Amino acid sequence: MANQLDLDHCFDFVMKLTIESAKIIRNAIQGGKCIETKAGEWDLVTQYDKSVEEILISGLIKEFPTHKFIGEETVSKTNCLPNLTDDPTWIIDPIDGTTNFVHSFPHTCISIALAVNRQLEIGIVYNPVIEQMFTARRGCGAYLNGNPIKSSDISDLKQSLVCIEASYARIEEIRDEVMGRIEAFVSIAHGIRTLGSAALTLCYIAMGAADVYHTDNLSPWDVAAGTLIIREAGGTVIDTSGDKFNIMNPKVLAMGNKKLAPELVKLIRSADMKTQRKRINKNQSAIST
Ligand code: 2AM
Ligand code: CA
Ligand code: CA
Ligand code: CA
Repeated sequence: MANQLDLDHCFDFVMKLTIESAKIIRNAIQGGKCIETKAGEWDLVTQYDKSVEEILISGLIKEFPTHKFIGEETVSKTNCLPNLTDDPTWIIDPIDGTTNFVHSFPHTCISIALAVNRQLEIGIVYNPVIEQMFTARRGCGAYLNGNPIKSSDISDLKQSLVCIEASYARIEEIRDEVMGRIEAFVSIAHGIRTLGSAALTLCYIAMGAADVYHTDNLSPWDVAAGTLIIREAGGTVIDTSGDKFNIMNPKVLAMGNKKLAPELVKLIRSADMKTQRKRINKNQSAIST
């Protein structure tokens, strides 16, 4: 299928469509927004998330009527995540970093990937507020505003800058694990950052501005484009368990240099074990009092 598909045309077309659609984000970021919640009070959506997705999908359908789509707001509406098939499939996050967008924090983007035969072929992440356009084509490298980017070669966690989505500690069921992992990174790395856009954070790993990104509980549209961009920049994305990464059930451990992988997997495993031990001790002392 990839051979018959004109990927050059797909890339040029989606770039233009992304730049055009992103004007909505740039024009709206400073103003008032109509805000609704989805899974919880922290899970925000605005009219702009919906309208940007509609514009992107309708533009792509017109040009590529046989292609499939997996878009965050469409999936939220139908409550049904489609399977990824061999068909050309556009994986779309119309606004990644909605909370940043709501607060006019200029770290927000459109993220679009094209998968063909379940393989990522195109990745585009565009922050229109500060005009950062990250792009990748499989086998052709990764670029920021047309200039090649390369991930960091740091192979020692002690010298690394680590990004992690701390906001997930809001979810009670996973709070202890998230806090335990943050504590583990804080005590080793040079520093911790929590940026609020998975797609852009993956791109920051790709450009060598940070060394590690870790977050479970993400969705395909958060990570599809950024994953290709990191790989094309020389970095690695694996599952948090150390297994092969699954784009449809992403538990993200991304790094600029794959030499970091064993140490990262071990660190997360031992942080989780510590959290479990604390939980068992707490339960036992609750029973005995
Ligand atoms: P979003 O802005 O498109 O929702 C930090 O919040 C990162 O986690 C963002 O990339 C955000 O994507 C993603 N994320 C995924 N699921 C989320 C949720 N339920 N609530 C908030 N952020 C979520
Ligand atoms: Ca969202
Ligand atoms: Ca997202
Ligand atoms: Ca989104």
